[in-house]
Amino acid sequence: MDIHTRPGERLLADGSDYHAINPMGQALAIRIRGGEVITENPVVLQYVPDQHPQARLAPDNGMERYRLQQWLNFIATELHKATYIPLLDRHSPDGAKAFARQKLALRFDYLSQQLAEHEYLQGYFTLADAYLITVLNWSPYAGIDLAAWPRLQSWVRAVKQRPAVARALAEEMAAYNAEMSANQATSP
Ligand SMILES: N[C@@H](CCC(=O)N[C@@H](CS)C(=O)NCC(=O)O)C(=O)O
Repeated sequence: MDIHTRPGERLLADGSDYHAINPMGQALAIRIRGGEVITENPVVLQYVPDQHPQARLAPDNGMERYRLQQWLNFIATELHKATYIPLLDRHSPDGAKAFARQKLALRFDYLSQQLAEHEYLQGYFTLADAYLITVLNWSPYAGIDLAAWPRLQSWVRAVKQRPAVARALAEEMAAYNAEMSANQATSP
């Protein structure tokens, strides 16, 4: 599904209508065993490690799980949607970009403080860190210079060296490059 196409016109690679899966037309959505579809990042992201508890990416129910959900929602709403989407979306007007930029410092200062005291958001690597590295990794594409937050810059550098993170980012980049070449080949 290409998010640069218009909502309402989004198709899967096989030409079928993506809205039959997610009526919002947004990424991401997963269909689980039994056929139900789950949407909304903080929920989909928790579903996956709950199927693989041995990976220890999501704490069990209780205070630690609430903290995880607090971070997932912070990343989803304050960073992903309120900050990065207006800066990344080629259709967002200048006013939306300026509004996102104006809000950015408080959010990054808060994150920096949290990570100054801990190696990871909850002390050990969780799903929240996996989501955070994904979003912070968009910074160069969004025109965000993390140099003003040295702790965030060093955190991004260190987390990208974790073998599974490095592998996931390399696979995503290869898929992105393949998509770009395919688009170039088909555009007039
Ligand atoms: N509330 C949704 C938002 C997801 C979202 O914004 N996805 C982006 C891609 S990163 C998208 O599909 N954008 C296209 C659009 O909103 O029409 C969630 O948390 O899953």
